[in-house]
Amino acid sequence: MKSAYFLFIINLLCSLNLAAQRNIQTINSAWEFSSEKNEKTEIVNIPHTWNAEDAFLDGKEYFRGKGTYKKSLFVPQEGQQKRAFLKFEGSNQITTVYVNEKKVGEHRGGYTGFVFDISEALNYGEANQLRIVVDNAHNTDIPPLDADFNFYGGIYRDLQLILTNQIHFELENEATGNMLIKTPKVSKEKASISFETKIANHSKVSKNLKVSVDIFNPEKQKIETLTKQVQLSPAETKSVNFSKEITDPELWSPDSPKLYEAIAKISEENSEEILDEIDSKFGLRWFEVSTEKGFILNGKPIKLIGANRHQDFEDLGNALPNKIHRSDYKIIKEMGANVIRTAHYPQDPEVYRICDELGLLVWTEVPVINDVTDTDAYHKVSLKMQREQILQFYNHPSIVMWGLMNEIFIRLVFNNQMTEEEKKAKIKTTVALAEKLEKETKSLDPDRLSVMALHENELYNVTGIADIPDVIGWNLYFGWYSPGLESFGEFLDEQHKRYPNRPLFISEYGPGADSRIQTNDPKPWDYSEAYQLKLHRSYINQVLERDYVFGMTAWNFADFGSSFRQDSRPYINQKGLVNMDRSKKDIYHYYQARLLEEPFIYIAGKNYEKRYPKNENESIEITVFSNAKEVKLKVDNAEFTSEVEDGIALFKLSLPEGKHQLVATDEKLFHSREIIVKFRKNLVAEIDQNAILVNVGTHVNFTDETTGETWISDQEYKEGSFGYVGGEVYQKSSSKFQGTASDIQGTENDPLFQTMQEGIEAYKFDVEKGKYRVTLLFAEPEYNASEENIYNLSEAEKKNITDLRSFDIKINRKTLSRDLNLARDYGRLQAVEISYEIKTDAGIEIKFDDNSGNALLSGIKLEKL
Ligand code: GCB
Repeated sequence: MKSAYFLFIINLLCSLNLAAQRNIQTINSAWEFSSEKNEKTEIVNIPHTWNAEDAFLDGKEYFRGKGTYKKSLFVPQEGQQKRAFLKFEGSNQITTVYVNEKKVGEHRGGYTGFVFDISEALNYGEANQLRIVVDNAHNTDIPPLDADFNFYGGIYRDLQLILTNQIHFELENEATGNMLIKTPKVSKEKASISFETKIANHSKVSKNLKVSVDIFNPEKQKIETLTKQVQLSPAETKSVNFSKEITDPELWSPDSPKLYEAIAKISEENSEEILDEIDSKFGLRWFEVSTEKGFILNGKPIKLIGANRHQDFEDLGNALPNKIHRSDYKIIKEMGANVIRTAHYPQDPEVYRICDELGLLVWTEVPVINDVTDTDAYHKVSLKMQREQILQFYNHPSIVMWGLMNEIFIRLVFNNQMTEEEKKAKIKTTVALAEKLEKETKSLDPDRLSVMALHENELYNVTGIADIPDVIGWNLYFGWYSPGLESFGEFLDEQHKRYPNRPLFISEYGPGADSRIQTNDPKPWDYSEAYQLKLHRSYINQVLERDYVFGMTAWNFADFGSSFRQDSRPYINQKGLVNMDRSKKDIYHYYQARLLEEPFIYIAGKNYEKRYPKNENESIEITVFSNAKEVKLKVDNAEFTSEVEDGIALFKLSLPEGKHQLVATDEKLFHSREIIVKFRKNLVAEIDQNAILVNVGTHVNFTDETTGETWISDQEYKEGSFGYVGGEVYQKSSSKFQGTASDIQGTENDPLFQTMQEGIEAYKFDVEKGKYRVTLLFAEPEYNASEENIYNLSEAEKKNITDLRSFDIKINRKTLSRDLNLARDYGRLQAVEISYEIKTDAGIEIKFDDNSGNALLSGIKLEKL
């Protein structure tokens, strides 16, 4: 590798002249990358993951194994006077670094930072070979063991090279060089603060040093310099701590996120020359929580409402530029949120900085999820992760809760293979780990709350694990995984009655929602945006009615990658308030109406512009989100008024066919949208102008994002119109999803094929004489699944092809397909589309005659030729 392209020359010379300040630079660009899966070298930039694509591909598991990054690093002779460190902000999940083939360090865990001192392994005045091996293979000793998100492998956060003087603030510790700023006592009148630094001497001589901390107020004025004299022997590392009391502190809060700053410096006793310098922002606030008062911040009650956030993005996996981390949190703040849970792991350092700046309270947690391994090694890594998280992010005033675990008994509950003894052992090790995590958390930070998220199961109470942290978060999916929206409040009341002193938070809730799916008649598992609205509305109301619940975070801010998921968009968990590319679903705007204080108005239905009522008597529902008392809606030239309830003004209108201009106003703001009305009763008569497309076997409309076509919900045949004859809506027995939850191959329009009418006898259109194209859509939903899914999305069933259906298709009594066996002829779970050209004198009847099993149909399109 002689090419200068691959050679990174440390820009030491200029920094050497300055003898002093540390030099921090990213070394993100142009790494040679290869992996066990693909040995061919490619040039990549960090942040990088090798799973941005394969975690979303059909039919395969994404690659989990070793990837290797290489680069040459030229270090000038003068570099010998410096110390050199590599600082990783995060790399998933075992990272081993070699310099000139000498191993300089290994780090386990994919979500926290770490630093290696590479000084001793460098050769000066020549090129050095850096080789970094990252391994994201499943490892029973490293959390997370399994979870509902992708464990994208790679160096997916910034990598820095840091050069310091021989005397410097320590870097190679779990805090990665962070000076700890503690604010144990804050009130309106005063705040006591401590600053904890560690200094190291790598020189060969003893030094008399001066360590100082300059404190700046939020207006950036220096308010104090604290100084200490320290003697430091060669090879010695020493803690140097300071304390300070500030009167009339400028408090940090979501409404007023004021940040102080501290700059710590080292110099020789009688010299002005700075040997090293570090800085950190910090904030002054206090908080407490109780079941009577809820969450109190700076003496005032505040109901916490916000969302969870995963760290991936469309086409990027988890390798996000800081810009996207920032913009995500801005979008969250603009929603009116005041809290965020960084589920299920510590996120990029940029995330905590932006939460401090924007004023978002944070629950951050370690990825101890779903299951625990009963080994010392697993326990140790979990504890180390918690230590790293706390020490690295200690100074952020936004953080108020340290999370210990998420749904840690879910595997146990859904595992039918474990014996009672094994279950007991698992519970024992899990509770023991929770106790250790709690102890570690409190010993590092007694001033914040510890918290744990539970799934809806009594085991957390009976094992006592729920009594360990200060606060309990419930992940509750009533109206989705469990039935009944109202059961949510009942569950909470019961818990509160039994554990009256336990502060409760709703850490997760929400249904899957797909912007392509629209209906006015929402039902659980139909993936409609309307059901998402219905569930969130109900949950917000139920939480607001209960003072003992101090907050809630929706699941999830954005749709995120989860390779085993078979939702209506396969491999994506679709519970986001926004899509994976951050385009907004209606529900995002609903939160704005509920949470924002400034006036807000928005006509819902960005993806619901086409409406298909039966006739002029059937009303069209227009939903306007607003925080005003009353909203006016102008429809073309008529004006209507509606009161706002729970952030919603609902208008039921009867409108003629055609385009309509809607303008909603609260007198201060306006929002407009166009809708198109088309009566179903006229579709058959107007087939000359428009094709009829029906999403068979369901009550929802589906819009194809590529063609813009809307497949309307199905209807039973009535004379003079169109519709199905016979059969019933197909429902896979153990699936809650309407139709089948399986990924349908060969299409992006999965929902269109996932729902179907089974046992269908015929489909009829009462059209006039002419030539037509009839297109039928099918998918064989029965399959041999090998995997049981704890999220209840799919199920294993074994059926032979011969047991499956075969049918003939006759159009107007003429057999056009004989013995159509979808599984045999196309494969199971495969999108099948067959078009027939026909001529008729009057009417079209497509008959399905069963040879074996029951015929089914997923969609039908009729075009006049
Ligand atoms: C949960 C988990 C979360 C999942 C979510 C879901 O309770 O904590 O990781 O993604 O449910 O969507 O099922």
